[in-house]
Amino acid sequence: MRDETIDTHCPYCALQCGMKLRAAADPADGTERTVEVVERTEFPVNRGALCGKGRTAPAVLSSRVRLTGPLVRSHATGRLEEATWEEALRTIADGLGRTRAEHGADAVGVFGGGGLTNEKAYTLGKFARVALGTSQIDYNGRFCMSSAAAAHTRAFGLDRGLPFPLEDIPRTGCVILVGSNLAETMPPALRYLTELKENGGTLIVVDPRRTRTAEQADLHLAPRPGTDLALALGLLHIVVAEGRTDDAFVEDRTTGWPEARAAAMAHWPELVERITGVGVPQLREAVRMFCDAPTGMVLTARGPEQQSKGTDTVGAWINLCLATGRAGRPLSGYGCLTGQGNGQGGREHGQKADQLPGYRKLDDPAARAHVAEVWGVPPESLPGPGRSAYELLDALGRDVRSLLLMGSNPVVSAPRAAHIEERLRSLDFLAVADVVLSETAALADVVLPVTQWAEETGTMTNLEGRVLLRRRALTPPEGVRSDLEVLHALAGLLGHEKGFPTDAEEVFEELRRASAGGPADYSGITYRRIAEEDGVFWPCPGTADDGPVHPGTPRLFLDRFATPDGLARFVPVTHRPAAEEPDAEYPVLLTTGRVVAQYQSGAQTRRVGELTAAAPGPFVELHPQMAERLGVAEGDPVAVVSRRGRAEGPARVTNGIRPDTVFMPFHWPGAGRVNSVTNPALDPTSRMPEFKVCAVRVEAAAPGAGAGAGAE
Ligand SMILES: Nc1nc2c(c(=O)[nH]1)N[C@H]1C(S)=C(S)[C@@H](COP(=O)(O)OP(=O)(O)OC[C@H]3O[C@@H](n4cnc5c(=O)[nH]c(N)nc54)[C@H](O)[C@@H]3O)O[C@H]1N2
Ligand SMILES: Nc1nc2c(c(=O)[nH]1)N[C@H]1C(S)=C(S)[C@@H](COP(=O)(O)OP(=O)(O)OC[C@H]3O[C@@H](n4cnc5c(=O)[nH]c(N)nc54)[C@H](O)[C@@H]3O)O[C@H]1N2
Ligand code: SF4
Ligand SMILES: [Mo]
Repeated sequence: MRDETIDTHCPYCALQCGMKLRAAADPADGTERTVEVVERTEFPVNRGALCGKGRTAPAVLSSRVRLTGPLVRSHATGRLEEATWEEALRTIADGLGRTRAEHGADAVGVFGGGGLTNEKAYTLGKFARVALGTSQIDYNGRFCMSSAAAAHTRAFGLDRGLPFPLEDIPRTGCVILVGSNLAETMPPALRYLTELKENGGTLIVVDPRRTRTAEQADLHLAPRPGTDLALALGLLHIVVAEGRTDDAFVEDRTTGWPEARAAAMAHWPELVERITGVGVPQLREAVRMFCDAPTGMVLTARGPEQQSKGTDTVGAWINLCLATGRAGRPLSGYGCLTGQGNGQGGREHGQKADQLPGYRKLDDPAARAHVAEVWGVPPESLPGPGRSAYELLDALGRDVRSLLLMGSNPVVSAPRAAHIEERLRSLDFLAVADVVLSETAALADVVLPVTQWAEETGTMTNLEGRVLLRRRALTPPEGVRSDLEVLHALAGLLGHEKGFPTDAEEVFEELRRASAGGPADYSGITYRRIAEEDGVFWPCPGTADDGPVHPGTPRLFLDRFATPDGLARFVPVTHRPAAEEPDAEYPVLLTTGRVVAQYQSGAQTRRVGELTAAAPGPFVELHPQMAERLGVAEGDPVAVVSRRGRAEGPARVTNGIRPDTVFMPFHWPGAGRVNSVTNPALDPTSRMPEFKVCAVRVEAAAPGAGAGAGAE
């Protein structure tokens, strides 16, 4: 074993915890094949702490079920069978090429992921627009933080999840944490809330469930799912009524207050209590805590965002920050806790349907001209904006007839999943690049096995906007190739030998140029700087060779917001019901989310013994009153049924959930797949599906009945 350790980052969530890897050499041939995780205490975000997923991440590298050779579906048997790389790549180029020849470029779709490195996300966007010439590309980040991204852009003119580093959180006066269960979803970040309280700050948590995070709160508000918009407006109403607005800030730094104020004043506390179920005294207490503190932050995560009104909901929380002067100042502001490893960078470099690298808009002529020049193509050859993720998946087999998918497992994670599964099956051609045979890869015509995080180099941008370097620590097994090598080879087969490098740093150098001058400007960031500086915060413009180096931007908006006039924009928003409200037939609210030991669709973490032992399967969390009504006890099988389908799991009875609501985590396929039930109603601006609220019927399920995976 070598003594040398390599500084790198966890493959999973947006915290991107720092870790060291120590590689062990294989005695047979001397190559490094296994790694051990070692603490990396000096990295500021997590100071050595890791959750169980990060600690066990190397298990997926050496897992028996990892893919180590391409698979091609045989015409004769209908099954996926081992094939050579040449054959697999040729089959994909033929499949995508045939669709393009017969139905046009927009009949070919590309679906990416927020776990892909910046270099991969950038190359995938370029591949779609240059090598395939299609507008039809989007990615799973649409299901993640797109509502917050849209609201950010609308109010501040720029979307970066957190406008300040995590280290500012313990030094603010009051945090309102809305729909984030970070004790389970980013465990090492809980420290920032603990330190906040140690420093005398206060914590308000807004969640329909008394989660492990809510247990830390000084005040826990438990609204009915889907009513955060009313809640935020009710708080703003009280702020105004009690004369607690910061008039000087509103005057100097914002526009649009009169309209936003009028909209909020229509939301009386008593009305808000009726809508949300949160009592007026609690609303007043929340305002008192927030406004008494000298500084304050509102942080949202998927709870308020994954709603068909997620953009307006986040807008309402931003309005609260602006009206109270809790934005654009040190230790104050609104932030979104982005979710996937590269949820931030993944949305900046061109895999989103409407965007070009550097967070440029695809319909902006100047942006098109800049990026086209970097890519060496005429601006008019770049397609326009395409469909959003759910709309793209819904169009499969109809307008979009072939798909290349990299970094997502929608059979488990997309809303109305039985329908999406059927759409995937109806494709003329499906190619999936993955590290394991995910439920989605199992449907493919060709599956390409790709290298994993520790076997390749690339940059990730964490939830703070900090660009980090994930380094290669060990030799990949024979038979796998990197996503960049895959895209390079496919582009070549489609007639683009040049422009798709396989070396990550070479891609990053091009990304720097493509992003230069854009909102997410990376042009001053280099691999070397990232390594020397614990990451670099964007925007970080490049400077002339002899000029001073730009330090990066840990804190945004302190002098001005990123709007043309430098002022933050209030947006008038009003409450509206969820797309599907309970009725006689479906009287209960379903909400969904995560547990600490599983990650997303579970494709990776369900393959780790320790994690599966800790979280073996889905469950239905419900209140004792509901359990009694159904006649079920702890552990009894329960079915949750909506207009779209059905999901089952054992009952988990707890006082910590509202009596009108049930909760299921979404990490599992099959009969326990909660996305068979969820509602794909979309937010009109962000196109985010309503994962966090739909109407269901809950019933006792006979043991072993296992009524299907929720076909419609
Ligand atoms: N263990 C683990 N960690 C993860 C992930 C994972 O899959 N597993 N995924 C990563 C990713 S991609 C993401 S996006 C983040 C997500 O991180 P979080 O947003 O923290 O995760 P969720 O569990 O989806 O939702 C958070 C909370 O929202 C609450 N909620 C439900 N409905 C509502 C509502 O209407 N209003 C409000 N205010 N709250 C509501 C739920 O009860 C839940 O406790 O986690 C990241 N970290
Ligand atoms: N009901 C419900 N559904 C939800 C949510 C919810 O809260 N409730 N949350 C939504 C959210 S926030 C998200 S982010 C999505 C996430 O859901 P998915 O998009 O399904 O995310 P993952 O499970 O992370 O899928 C990533 C896939 O890519 C593979 N992979 C990992 N790294 C790489 C790589 O570098 N290259 C390639 N080619 N493949 C790789 C993994 O093995 C896995 O199969 O789920 C959404 N679905
Ligand atoms: S909190 Fe997120 S980044 Fe940190 S170890 Fe866990 S999964 Fe990895
Ligand atoms: Mo996410």
